[in-house]
Amino acid sequence: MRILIAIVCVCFAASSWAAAKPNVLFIAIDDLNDWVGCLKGHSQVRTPVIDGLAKRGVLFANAHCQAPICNPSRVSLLTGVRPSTSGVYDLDQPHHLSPLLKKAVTLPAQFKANGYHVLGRGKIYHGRYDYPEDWHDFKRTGDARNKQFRVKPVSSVPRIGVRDFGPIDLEEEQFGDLMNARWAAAQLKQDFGKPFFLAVGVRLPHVPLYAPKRFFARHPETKVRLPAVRADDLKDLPPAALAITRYMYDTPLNHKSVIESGNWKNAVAAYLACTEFVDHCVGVMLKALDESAHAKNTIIVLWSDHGWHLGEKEHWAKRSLWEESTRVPLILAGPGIVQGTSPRAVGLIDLYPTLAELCSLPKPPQKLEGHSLMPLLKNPNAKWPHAALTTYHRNDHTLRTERWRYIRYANGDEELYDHAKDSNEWDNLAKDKKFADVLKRFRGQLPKVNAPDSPTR
Ligand SMILES: [Ca+2]
Ligand SMILES: [Ca+2]
Repeated sequence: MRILIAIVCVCFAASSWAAAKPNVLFIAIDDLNDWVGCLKGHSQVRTPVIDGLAKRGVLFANAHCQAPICNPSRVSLLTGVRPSTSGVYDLDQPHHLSPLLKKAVTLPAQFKANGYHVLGRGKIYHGRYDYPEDWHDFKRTGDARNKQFRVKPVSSVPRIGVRDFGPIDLEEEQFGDLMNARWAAAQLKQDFGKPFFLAVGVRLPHVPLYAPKRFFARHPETKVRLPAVRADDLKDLPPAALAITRYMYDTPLNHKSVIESGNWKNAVAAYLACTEFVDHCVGVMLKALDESAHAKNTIIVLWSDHGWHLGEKEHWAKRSLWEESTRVPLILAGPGIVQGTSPRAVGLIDLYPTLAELCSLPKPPQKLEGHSLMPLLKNPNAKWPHAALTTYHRNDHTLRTERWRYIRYANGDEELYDHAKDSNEWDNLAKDKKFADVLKRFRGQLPKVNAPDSPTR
């Protein structure tokens, strides 16, 4: 009897400790730009679930990735270290090969080492390594791309390959993102006996841009609105910036081939349809959370690893230092977080220190280079002296504040945009003497370290 009482006491103590630590539902979206309702990136997109989540917590309306491409963006978020410090700049540089990240503990591993049940599905890390030691339960299920483009591409863009887009003949239930959302919903019914960190990597709207047909029905080609562009937008770009758009000319999804094959509106429709399907999948998870015993003690984090161009600056996809590539949805909601929209310039790199603070995790061995968002989660308009830094390859950087975007390439080329007047980044002010002081200030804020490239796999 005494033993039984002792066991009951220990269990009670353990569960009350567990109740003190919040769970985390960590939703990572792949290649989603600001085309969600609450960020007003496209007037036709309908994302009621994500918009509803934004109302429940803090919507970061000026949030930016640290690299405009999957792997370095995710490595930076999951280690809390800048690309320019780790040397992880591109797709084929897994973080465990970076000598500068040798001692780093990733975010899931840090939760695992500190009493959390850590589980996930889909794309969290980029690349071929799943890092099973970081998790209690992880599978990349649903990550396999549909291979329709190999059989018969849906779009008529020449040689489109994996960058194909359009509706496909596949049952909705067979889409990996929905399968993973349903898996997560089932996990949320469980009691793990300790707090959990549940990560779900949503694959769309990454290419191929395939979604169930009913999502395309909402966006007939004749009704699609194209993004705002200016015909002479490239005229004021320096050579390094032009090289970025020229790089795209060598890929099948480029401005010329999309326009000449008459597919611009189809591509926009596909991106809208895929994003609305993503919203549907997020809804499956949030509904399950709201109906679960964890509803009141779970922090929800929703983010995307970088943005996407659909013809702005004659550019497609990612890999630029402009707003379309760097701006991402970022929302945090849950216990201890107020409701509001923050205009402050923040980065995905700020998530590691933020979650560490919210969940009382100790400091990891690596120096976290982001800043905890806690002040903004309590007051979205609190003071925030930091700029958001994005890096594309070695020593190509951009800094974003509330008003400005400053870009400096490795060869010294610069761009400056005033978002107070020019949210499309059409007028490059870098050569205008009126802004010499602004340029000088930004130059002093660039990273002092530009680590050499980390080894490739
Ligand atoms: Ca991505
Ligand atoms: Ca321009």
